[in-house]
Amino acid sequence: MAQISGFAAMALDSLNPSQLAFIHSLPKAELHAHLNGSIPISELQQMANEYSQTSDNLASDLVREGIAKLKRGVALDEIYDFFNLFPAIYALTSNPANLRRATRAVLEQFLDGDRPQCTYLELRSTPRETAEMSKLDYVQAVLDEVERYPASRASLIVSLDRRMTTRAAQECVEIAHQLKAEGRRVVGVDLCGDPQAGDMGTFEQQFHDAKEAGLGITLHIAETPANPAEEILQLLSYAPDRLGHATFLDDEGKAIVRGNKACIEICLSSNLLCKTVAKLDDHHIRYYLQHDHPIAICTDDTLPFRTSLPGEYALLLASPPLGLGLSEPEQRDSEFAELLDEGDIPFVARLLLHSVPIKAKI
Ligand code: 6MZ
Repeated sequence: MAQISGFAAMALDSLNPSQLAFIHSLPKAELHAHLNGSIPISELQQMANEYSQTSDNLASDLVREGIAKLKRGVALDEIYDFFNLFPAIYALTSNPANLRRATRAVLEQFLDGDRPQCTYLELRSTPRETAEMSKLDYVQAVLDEVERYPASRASLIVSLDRRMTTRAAQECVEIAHQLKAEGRRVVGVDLCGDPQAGDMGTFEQQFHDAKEAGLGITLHIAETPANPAEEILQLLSYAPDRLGHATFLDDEGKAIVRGNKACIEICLSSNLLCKTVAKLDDHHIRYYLQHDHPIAICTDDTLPFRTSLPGEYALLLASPPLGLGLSEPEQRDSEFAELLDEGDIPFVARLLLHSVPIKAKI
């Protein structure tokens, strides 16, 4: 199936050959990619075809609807629509064989080929208990695939879903801890899921335990304008190493983040398609660039957001209004002037200077 075009594909199309070569030559690190949001459509379609032969009609209708939606390019009216995609995908990856297959396809998509999308991938996924797997089985299956690559190329972050009970979250942290202690390649714990669900005060112990166990912490935070300031401060008190999105941090939140230099995982296409950012020019990346704050450029979910890591970098380089125009000297905004003091190092490479130490940190 042809690649469904999105903002990132348009940005890539707009670049000249030397800009494209530059992007591909950069040693990119993908630090924010959700497994079940990054499965190539061809793999999902194959699994959907096999699934409908063996499952009941109601379930396969649900899957067919979901897959049909994905194939159409997903009319995402807002962030809430996006979360409705996952039941269909989850139906397909709820047995160990398909989970491994999906994981392998995601890893190949990012890491294989003559021009891999990135040099290093920190994949994240939420442990799920299904009729055929325990949460531990789930994480082990994903890790088996991740560990087919050297440690310098791939590792795993265990996600906690905001809708989880405290007990389920505890179980996930224990699994992450146990596997890390066994030498498996779990490097951190994430908090994700419906940005308005759950009470984040209930996870305090879990993040404390994760830190104690030497696991890195990354939290989806302030993803929507409705996330209350108290919740944001509470999450920041868990001392995260990195933050996902951080779109709606208020001044107090920003001051804390700038003080502790928590790296912001920036997902441009995701924010535009979920409509949490109206246009690229308004994106909070500008604020963090101005303040020379560590950021990492990431895809979030390549399938619904129709993107790739080179595509996200293309959005940095492409001329406005499609992109931020960061590499075009004549279009450099005066607000970036303070960032120009490192001689010939292009802006995008500066972003990498930030993301590499962060990779080591988590
Ligand atoms: C918050 C997100 C997300 O974990 O099953 N997820 N959570 N914000 C986002 N950005 C818009 N994108 C994905 O991958 C799918 C799960 O990741 C979370 C959601 O909980 C989704 O169910 P895994 O591999």
